[in-house]
Amino acid sequence: LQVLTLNADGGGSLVEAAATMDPMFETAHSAPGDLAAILYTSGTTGRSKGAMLTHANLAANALTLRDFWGWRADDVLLHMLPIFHVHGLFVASHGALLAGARMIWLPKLDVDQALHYLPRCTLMMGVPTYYVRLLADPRFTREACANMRLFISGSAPLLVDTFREFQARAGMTILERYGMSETGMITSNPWEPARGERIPGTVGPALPGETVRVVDDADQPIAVGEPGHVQVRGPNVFAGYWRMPEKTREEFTADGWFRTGDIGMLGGSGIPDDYLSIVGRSKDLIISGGYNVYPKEIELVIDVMPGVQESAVIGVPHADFGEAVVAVVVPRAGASVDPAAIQAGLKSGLANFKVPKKIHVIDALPRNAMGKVQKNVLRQQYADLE
Ligand code: MCA
Ligand code: AMP
Repeated sequence: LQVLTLNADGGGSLVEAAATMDPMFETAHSAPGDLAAILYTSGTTGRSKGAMLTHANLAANALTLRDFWGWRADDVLLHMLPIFHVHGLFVASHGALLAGARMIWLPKLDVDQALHYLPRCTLMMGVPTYYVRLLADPRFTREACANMRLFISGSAPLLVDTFREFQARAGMTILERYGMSETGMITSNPWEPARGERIPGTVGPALPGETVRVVDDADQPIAVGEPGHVQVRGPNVFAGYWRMPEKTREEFTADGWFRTGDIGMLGGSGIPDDYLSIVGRSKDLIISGGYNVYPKEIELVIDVMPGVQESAVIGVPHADFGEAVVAVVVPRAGASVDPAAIQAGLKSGLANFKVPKKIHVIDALPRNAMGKVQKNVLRQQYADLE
């Protein structure tokens, strides 16, 4: 009906329209099932999907997290996350708003600024890269976070090394949780010690009111300690993809469980049976510095570049971003391709974080007997970014 824009510099038609509006207005009432937001998330086919979140979805997750993480009116949140994702937009802000707490907003992660404001804060949320960067700065000490009560990490796997180094340096234990745009938060390590320990390498039990299961390819639950597909059910789960009924149907089981596309395991050696660990993904997805990159989207752009026969985009380990994007390109017979030109071409059309940090040119992609590209082979072969 109406499209208003908000730019990173604070301008845009939303701000212009707001300037002409009366500051007093009648509260607009909405029903729990009304649409509150459509969050666009990329997909394995390279085509974006709009996840429809209702007011009931947002409320359920926000109220659960307020209690589960013990939000208080005297909390001060250090907010440095982008607000075009669920993490910064809802998980961080809603907790503070519901508790009547304060927030200090920074335009982005800047370690100098973070260290400047930390002593005034009690709570911080970040993707693992935030913690890696804080730890890389010798000024990040116990004294710097003396006022803090909680550090939360999510959006990508937090390495056990980072978890332990943080404990040693800050004297505090990062709380890791797991979620998705389509569902908000799904599981969380406990905040209250009475509920259990925060265990590195796990994302904790399902949040109150939600159910998580791990299943085989036939959607049948499997034994504790075995990896399988993670599925979730609860009041937090979205209402479907905007104008994509078929895609929506595919992502739910017949009995209403949402397929996350993540591979997980409940329990394991020395781990309580209700704790989930994320051990992989069944979707072809790279998570770089907390941003999702679907290889297909980049492959589609590379494949139509001059001289290119085909390509495969993979994620490889990266010390700062967790995973980094790498492309492997096969030239057409008799043609030659220039990695720098491919990179420049991608830069002009894709968000910067999607542009491969490295491009390899090879004669043929490794394929299995079914003709499917063996990305695991490529990931091993090109693991080294140097
Ligand atoms: C920036 N670059 C990146 C990334 N960010 N490359 C790969 N991965 C990235 N994440 C590019 C820059 O464009 C630049 O390229 C070069 O890398 C170095 O940039 P740098 O200055 O280091 O980057 P930065 O501006 O400091 O950003 C890094 C960042 C940022 C702060 C970690 O990526 C970030 O804020 N990530 C958080 C994302 C997030 O909130 N995800 C939540 C979504 P060049 O040199 O070519 O210009 S997931 C979610 O919401 C679900 C519900 C959940 O579970 O939370
Ligand atoms: P998005 O689609 O941007 O909402 O990203 C959701 C995806 O991020 C999930 O499906 C997981 O693959 C990943 N994710 C979120 N939190 C974690 C975590 N703590 N550990 C591992 N992966 C995570």
